[in-house]
Formats: sequence, structure tokens, C-alpha cells
Amino acid sequence: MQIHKYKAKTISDAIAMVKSELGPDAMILSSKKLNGKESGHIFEIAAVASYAETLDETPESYDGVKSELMSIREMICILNHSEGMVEKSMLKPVTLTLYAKMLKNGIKDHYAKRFLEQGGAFRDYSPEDFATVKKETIKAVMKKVEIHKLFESINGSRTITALVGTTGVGKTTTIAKLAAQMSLKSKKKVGLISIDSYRIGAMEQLKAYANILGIPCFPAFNRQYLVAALESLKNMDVVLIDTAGQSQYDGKRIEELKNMMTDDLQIQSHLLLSVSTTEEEMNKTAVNFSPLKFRSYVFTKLDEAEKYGSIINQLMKIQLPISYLTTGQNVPEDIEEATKNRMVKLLFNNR
Ligand SMILES: Nc1nc2c(ncn2[C@@H]2O[C@H](COP(=O)(O)OP(=O)(O)OP(=O)(O)O)[C@@H](O)[C@H]2O)c(=O)[nH]1
Ligand SMILES: [Mg+2]
Repeated sequence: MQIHKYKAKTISDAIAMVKSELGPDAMILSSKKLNGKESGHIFEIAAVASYAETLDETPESYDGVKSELMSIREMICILNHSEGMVEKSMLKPVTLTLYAKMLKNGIKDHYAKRFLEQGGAFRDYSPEDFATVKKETIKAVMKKVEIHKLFESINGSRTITALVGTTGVGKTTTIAKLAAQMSLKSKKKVGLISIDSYRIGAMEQLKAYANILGIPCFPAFNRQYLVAALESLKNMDVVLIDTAGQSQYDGKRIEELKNMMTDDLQIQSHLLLSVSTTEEEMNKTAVNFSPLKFRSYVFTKLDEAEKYGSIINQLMKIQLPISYLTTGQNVPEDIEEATKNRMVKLLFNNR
């Protein structure tokens, strides 16, 4: 491993020198502020040309989160956000690395700083406390992440689950995945209901899945049909209700759905949000669908996104548990129950 050292008056200048001499794949090993002013150089950065060079030296992985040295890209990302942050945390590589990871993954700057604060990352800590700071910061993020096990309590009583969300977010596909898993893997008696009288062919899509699985499927054009369908499916362990996609701006149709799924029917709804949409849309959807009193989030289309910080940003705005994650178009395999471990990996390792 060949270590190069660069000195400059400002951290930005030092970084620029690393980048121009070692290239965009350079990794930063350490950075410090020098006391002596004799040469006019104040900051010193030690770096190597690529990650491969550091492999033997990489610290142990921690809690499933890869402990990486800071790459020049991450440093530049931080510099673009707040130069003060770099100077403030100059001698605290853990603080900088975690900050960079969160920003790179799309966690909002002010939330990232809040988590670091809660994790003690801005206190004076010694190198022996690196691991603790990292652990506490991740813990602060994970405090926001609750998990909802959707089908945990099915023994004897029937679980009625409705999936709601905007058009094309993946409701019908997710119902099919869940139906397949519950009936084939968990050996539960599953029935389906489609509350989608808006789109031609909506019922056929669900019915096709029901036929493959050999499970019952009913349309519900209005509340009366819905009550009758639930009655027909009274011996099922699980009833999954597919709903029509609603524009998040169409308050009237959201209201209609609410009036259909009244409390006495004991339907629990869950909101699907696609991580491939913008954060603003995500939150608007959650706010506008709130009359449906959904119990959890199902985050869909993880395969279409490169970063997952928007999940945390959403939880910071409206905190609710997460039940499922969907990761592709394949029925039934591309779905997983959300777990804390998986969420840590998504949020800190981008996968
Ligand atoms: N990449 C990806 N595509 C998905 C995922 N889930 C669903 N899709 C695709 O998204 C499209 C819409 O899926 P649907 O299940 O029909 O969505 P919907 O919410 O029922 O749509 P409407 O009933 O029209 O509101 C289909 O092409 C699905 O294959 C996912 O996790 N990843
Ligand atoms: Mg659908």
C-alpha cells in the first residue's frame, strides 16, 4: 500500500489535490489539522489510489455494516453539503464516514446530523470509542424503524388485509405474491377480493393469479358486494383485498374507499409507496391516504432505486411500521418481510 500525503491551506484544496493526483477512486486514510503554521499548510490528508490497496487494512465489519474508509467521492459529497461539517469532524473519521454514507443514500442532511448528534458523534471521543459512536448512531436511525408482522397473529382469527396506494405502485402484484406465499409456503387458507371497478381487466388480473393458486376470488363493486364476499370467505385464515389505484390527489375516491371499508368490517389497510418516486410524492400520498388509517408501509420497487434514504425521510415525517419490501416483478419471489437487519443494510450499505 503506497500512502500519499497532501498538505494545503483548506480542506477543499487538499481534497482537490488528492483527486487530481490519485484520481476519482482514491481512498482517504486519515486527515488532520496541523498546528505548525511555518509552511502555511494547515490540513494534511493521507490517501491511497484505490480501495483495493486498502483491503488488508480495512477495519472489521460491524453489525453487518461494512466499515469503509472514506472515499474521495464521499468526501466531496460532504464538502458540497457543508464545509463546516468536515472541519468540525476532521479528527473523527467515524463521524465523517457515517455522515457521508447517510448523505450518499439520500437521508436528508438535517436528519443525518440529528442521528450523529444522538449517537454522540460530535462529542470528543477517543479512537477506542469509534465502534460505540458508530453503533449508537445506527441505533438512533433504527429507533425510527419499526417492523410490523402482518400475518403473525393468524391463529384462529381471520386476518383481513387491504393494500392501498396510487396507480401502478404494485398493489395487485404484491397481493399475488402474498397470496402465493401464504397459501403455498405457510399453508394458510387464502381468499382474494378485488375492489376495483374502475379499470377494465382489473378483476381479470387478480382472478388469473387466483386460478393459478386455486384460491377463491370475488369482485366487490360496492359495499354490499364487499360484505357478501367477506361472508363467503369467512372460513379463510387470510383475506387479501386488492383496491383500485387512486391518484393521491383524488380525495373523493379515497373517501369512497373509506366509506366502503368501514371499521366494523375489521379490514386493516397498508399503504404501498414506491421508492422510485420522489420524496414529496411519497409524503403527499401518505398524507392524503391517511383517512384510510393504514397500519404500515409496504415499500415497493426497491430494485428500481439506487438509494433508500427516502424511506427514513418518510419515517421522520410520518412514523409508522414497515411490513414488507418488494424487489421486482416476479411473482411470488420478489417480496420480503421487512426486518431491522435488512433495513440497516439498505440504509448504510445501499443494498
Ligand atoms: N420493478 C418492479 N416492478 C414492480 C414491482 N411490483 C410491481 N411492479 C410492476 O409494476 C407494474 C404495476 O403493478 P400492479 O401490481 O399492476 O400495480 P397496481 O398498484 O395494482 O396498479 P393499479 O391497479 O393500476 O393501480 C407492473 O408492471 C408490475 O410488474 C417491484 O417490486 N419492482
Ligand atoms: Mg391493480
